[in-house]
Amino acid sequence: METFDFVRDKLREWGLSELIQTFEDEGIDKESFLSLEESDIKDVIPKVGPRAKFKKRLKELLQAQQIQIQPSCHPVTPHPLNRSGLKEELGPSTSNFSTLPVTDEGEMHGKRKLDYETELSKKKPRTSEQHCGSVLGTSSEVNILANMKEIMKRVHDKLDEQGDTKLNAFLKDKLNDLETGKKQLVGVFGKTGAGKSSLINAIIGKKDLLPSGDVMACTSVMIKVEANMSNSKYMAEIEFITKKEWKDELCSISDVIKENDDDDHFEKRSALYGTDNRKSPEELMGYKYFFEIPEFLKCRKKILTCESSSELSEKLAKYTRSDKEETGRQYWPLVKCVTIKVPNVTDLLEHVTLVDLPGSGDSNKSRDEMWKEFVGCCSTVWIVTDTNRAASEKEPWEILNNTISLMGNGGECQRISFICTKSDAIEDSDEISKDEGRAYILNRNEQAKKQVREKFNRQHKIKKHFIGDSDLLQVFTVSSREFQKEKEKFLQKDETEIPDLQKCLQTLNDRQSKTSNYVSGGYGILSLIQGANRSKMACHKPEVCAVLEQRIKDELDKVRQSMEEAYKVFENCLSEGVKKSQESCENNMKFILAPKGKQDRGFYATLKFLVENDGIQKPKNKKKSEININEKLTSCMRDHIDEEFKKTFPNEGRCGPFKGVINKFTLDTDSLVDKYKDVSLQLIFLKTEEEKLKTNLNDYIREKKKQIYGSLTYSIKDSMQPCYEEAATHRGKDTLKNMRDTIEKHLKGSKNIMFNKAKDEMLSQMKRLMKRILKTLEQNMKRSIELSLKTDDNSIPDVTEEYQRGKKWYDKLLGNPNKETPMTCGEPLKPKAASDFQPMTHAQSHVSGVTVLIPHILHETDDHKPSYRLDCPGAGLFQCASTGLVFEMEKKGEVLYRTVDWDNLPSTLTPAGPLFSIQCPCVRQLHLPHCEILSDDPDKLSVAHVIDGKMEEVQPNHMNATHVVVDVTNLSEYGLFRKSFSHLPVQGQVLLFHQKAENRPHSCTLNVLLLPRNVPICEVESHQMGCTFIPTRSNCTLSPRGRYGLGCELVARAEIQPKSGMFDCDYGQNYQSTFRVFLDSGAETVRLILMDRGNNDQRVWECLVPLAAAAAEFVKKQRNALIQRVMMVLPIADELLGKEVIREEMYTRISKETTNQMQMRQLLKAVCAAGSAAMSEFYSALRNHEPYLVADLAKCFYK
Ligand SMILES: Nc1nc2c(ncn2[C@@H]2O[C@H](COP(=O)(O)OP(=O)(O)OP(=O)(O)O)[C@@H](O)[C@H]2O)c(=O)[nH]1
Ligand SMILES: [Mg+2]
Repeated sequence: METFDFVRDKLREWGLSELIQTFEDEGIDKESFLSLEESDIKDVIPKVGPRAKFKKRLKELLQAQQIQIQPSCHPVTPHPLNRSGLKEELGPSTSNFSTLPVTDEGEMHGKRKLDYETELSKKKPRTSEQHCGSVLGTSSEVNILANMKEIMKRVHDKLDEQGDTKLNAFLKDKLNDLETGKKQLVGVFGKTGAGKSSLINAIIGKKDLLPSGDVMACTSVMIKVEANMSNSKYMAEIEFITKKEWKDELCSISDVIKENDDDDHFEKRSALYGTDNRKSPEELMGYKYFFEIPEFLKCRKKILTCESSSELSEKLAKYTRSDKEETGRQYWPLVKCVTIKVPNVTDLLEHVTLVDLPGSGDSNKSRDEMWKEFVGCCSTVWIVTDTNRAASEKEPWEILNNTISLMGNGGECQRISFICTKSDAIEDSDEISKDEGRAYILNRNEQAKKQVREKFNRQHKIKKHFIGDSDLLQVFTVSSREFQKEKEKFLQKDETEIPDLQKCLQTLNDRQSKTSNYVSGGYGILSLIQGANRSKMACHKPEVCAVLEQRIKDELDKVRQSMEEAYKVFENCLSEGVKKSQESCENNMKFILAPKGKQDRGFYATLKFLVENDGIQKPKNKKKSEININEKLTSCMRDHIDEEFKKTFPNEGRCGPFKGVINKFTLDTDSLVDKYKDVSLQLIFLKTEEEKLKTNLNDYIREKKKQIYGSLTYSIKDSMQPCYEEAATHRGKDTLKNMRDTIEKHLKGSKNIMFNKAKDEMLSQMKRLMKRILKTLEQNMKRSIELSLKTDDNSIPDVTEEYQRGKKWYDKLLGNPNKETPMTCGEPLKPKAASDFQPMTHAQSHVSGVTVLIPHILHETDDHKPSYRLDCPGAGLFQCASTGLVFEMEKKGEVLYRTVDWDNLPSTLTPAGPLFSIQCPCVRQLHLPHCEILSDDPDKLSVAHVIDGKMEEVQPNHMNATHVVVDVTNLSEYGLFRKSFSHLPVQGQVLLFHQKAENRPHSCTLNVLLLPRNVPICEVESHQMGCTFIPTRSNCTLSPRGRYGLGCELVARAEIQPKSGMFDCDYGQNYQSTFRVFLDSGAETVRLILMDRGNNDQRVWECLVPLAAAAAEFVKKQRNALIQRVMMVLPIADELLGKEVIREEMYTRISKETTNQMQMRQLLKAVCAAGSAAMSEFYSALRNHEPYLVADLAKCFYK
């Protein structure tokens, strides 16, 4: 009601009170008010005068709201749920969605935001700085999330008003927990000059952002790059080391410089102090050197905010780069880390952070710790190296081998990419032709890829950390330089492979799963509250609790058993490792204490440094590698456990820790929903809780396993510490010998204890983790059961409105937008014809002032393909609701069109949309729908104009996020094509068609088609004879020629053919099913999941698919026969009463009727009015009580 108040107020305010009644009658609430289309307005306000007045006012209102949503103008107010919610593991970062203004009409905001962005891009010339990444589907996800957040905030506020009961506090906790998940970290490693910074710049489309240089090491500090989610500025947060750390470093630099002239140290000091660099450390800590950076003195971060990337780069130079030949003071030696926030890169970096990691660790302790933390948190590692020497160069392989323990078993790396850079670099390139150059480069790229793969396969040390997934290694050969050139020299944009890397980032960015997690978690909580309010009288609660408690016990037993088995194997490996370490440690130590080829004189300083620094010497010179006595001593034990460790805690996420037993843990609440309808909402909550619990537990285990793995070195270091301290006391003559003796003696005396201690420590940590896992699963599930099924709390607020809105968003994102809420009987679920269904993709949002028209569709053509007729009432822009085509009309006119085969396209060109044959003399401009994700490159697509069988290429006028616009003078056939095949992902759609099985009403087939999003659904429908289109959330991103697999859940048996299918991105006219799902269980709803076979089976789309419609259709069509032939009316009515499908009064009314037929009429009237879910229940009761009748009727029905 509250939302109609808004409408009433507005109409009054605008002097249009006479319209209030009409608006109320038409059910126009706040949300629909703000999204009224031209045609709606015409319907509700037929009179021209008031209509013009209304339109003017509405336009002003919408414009005012657009201004509100400009990110930079909107102050960022932290959402109360975010305070304890989103945990950022790696430094501060803006919560991804918290800055979106959320109002009741959030969806409209998103829509207008896109309009606004399009407007902006129209006004400003596009520069290479812009990275236009708006994806329609994604943007609607952002809106759904924003709406869900707003709903959850309201719920939180309502709970706040209710006082603190146990259930209330529990619910608030759950709300606060909704926003979890950390960013994915991509570590960019490589030797200096390999092209890391240039690569990052190219990928995010900001040419000058990170420093790049020719002569010497250029980037000197760790730089994180992430999306600026709060405004459109370029920002940098500079984090400094502490004053004490700098002073210590100055002292150590003085000592080293005294002993040997170290270039690195000299460079650091002169960067900051210029010619003063020989002063004492105390003098060098004077204020005068730091007055420009008071933040360093106050231990705060320095924040830089700029309008452009080049301005930021310029300001950042003195904090990041060591190659600048400038006279001013340089501060890079003081910097610990820089975080750069870039606007307009949400499609790549909203949930991903790129880290440019120069060198391999750092001599400064705190920088080194941070470096290690970054390495340990990278889920993807990019090793950057020169294409020319990709496999032969030592450094990249050394980096990989030296860091593998940190990123493999000791970290969370799931993917390693070798990125061979500078693929364009050819000697004497000016002397060869473009074609020769291109051929040379492509051939060298192939060779480089092959060699890298072969060499990688020989890296046994690396393989010990990964379970051998074929997707672990990817090799790219890129040219950042050619990608950024206006005009290609040798390579086309796709051949620079930068777009492929962008695609990888987009996949990692995976906004959808973050949104899904939040939305399904939120829906779970809403279900719980709604369920708690509705089912105080539910009689099945104790029974359900008993079933669930037994299931917890059984499931925990499985988890315990599997973990104990893993523990035992592990214990054996460790024992073996201890034995071998004891045998070999003294020998190994000899190599450390007296390395081959080192003179005693030279080694003295090294050993001295080692014993004074806990056995570790970090390289001051980036070219040398670290010496670490503790690591060396641990390595033998590690070698023995690596294989088992990676199997127990695989980084690759497919099966999860402990051989997948935690992922398999389930109370299977789905199986109880049908039987215990009175607590179905609580069961939905428990399911979402279970999912969330497992996700959190897996995150927790991942962190813990890193500690467990690292515990070996810590334990050994601990055992060695006394001897380092003792060795460090030696002075004078024979110091080197005495240091060596001390260490050797200590090792001899303690080796029998030391390695066993390390083993025990590791095992006890593992035991603790196992206990914690069992306790967490048990306690959390029990607590959720107790609070959802055993607690009656009268102070729970009414959230009916929020529940219904939340459910709408949940269904829109993850399920079926038309499915009614359980426990209520809403509108019947009408199986929509495809032609009724408006494709979301080409909604009118991107073209302002467009009127959407429903076409007349004629099917009476020879080839059964539809023809479309649009009656455009005057001049202006008109969009066909079925195909997404937009026509700019010069005057009133009738547009007739249809799709035709792409017969005349040369084989070297690829269609990028259907070919439309159009007749109408009044069309001036045509907007052809495309399915590109990044529409920032107008050269990507070309327009074909076919006249009399001959094709000519027409230059498009412009391209926006949804359409390619072309001026037309002579209408005949128009379509989009591209000049070369592209593997880049496109906006795709997953279309579902339901096909009944012969003679078996409870069996069916789902035809699943993967298509580009600009294929009109009704074109496909005409090829799916005898099938019913199932409207679902169909949008997803698909890669042409990519392989995909389909999964089906929530049903006992489903056969899917084939196991994997290709998305061929075809515009041929026979749209074939990519997959067929055969169902034979009478399931009402199934969940379909589309997985990217080429990317670890990552889920790219999932959806709840309602099948109840089939049963409903049967009931409706067989109504007369049922009235005449059903004998068991009352037993069926009894069952429906028990399931709360019909109420007591209805049951009494039915039973009072005197004949079977009259009873059946009443019963059918009730269930049909209650909607498809009720009809489906009726159908299943009918099957139970009249199986032969159902079989007989089915024969006629499915004939
Ligand atoms: N020909 C060619 N040169 C490139 C390409 N990418 C980078 N370079 C050049 O290689 C040099 C080093 O590039 P950077 O991006 O600074 O390398 P880096 O790995 O960040 O180096 P550090 O910051 O020192 O670690 C620069 O002169 C770049 O212009 C490329 O794709 N093609
Ligand atoms: Mg660099």
